[in-house]
Amino acid sequence: MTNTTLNVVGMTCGHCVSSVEGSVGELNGVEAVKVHLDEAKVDVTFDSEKVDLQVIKETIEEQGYDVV
Ligand code: 9UX
Repeated sequence: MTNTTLNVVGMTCGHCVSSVEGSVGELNGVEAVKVHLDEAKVDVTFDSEKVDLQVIKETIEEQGYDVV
């Protein structure tokens, strides 16, 4: 398992948390995802043989946020 923390701009309310955790969480290969609103960070634990980090980033961006 790989553990990564992404800096994500634009998440400001609880619905943002649900959007990001929900969309990333349903990707095959993602074991855990946790949004930290106050820090503008997203912790992701995933199997790099099943899902690319790039796909995780794109999924967050598809929800309307910027991964920086
Ligand atoms: Mo809340 Mo997040 O109204 O993009 S859903 S700010």
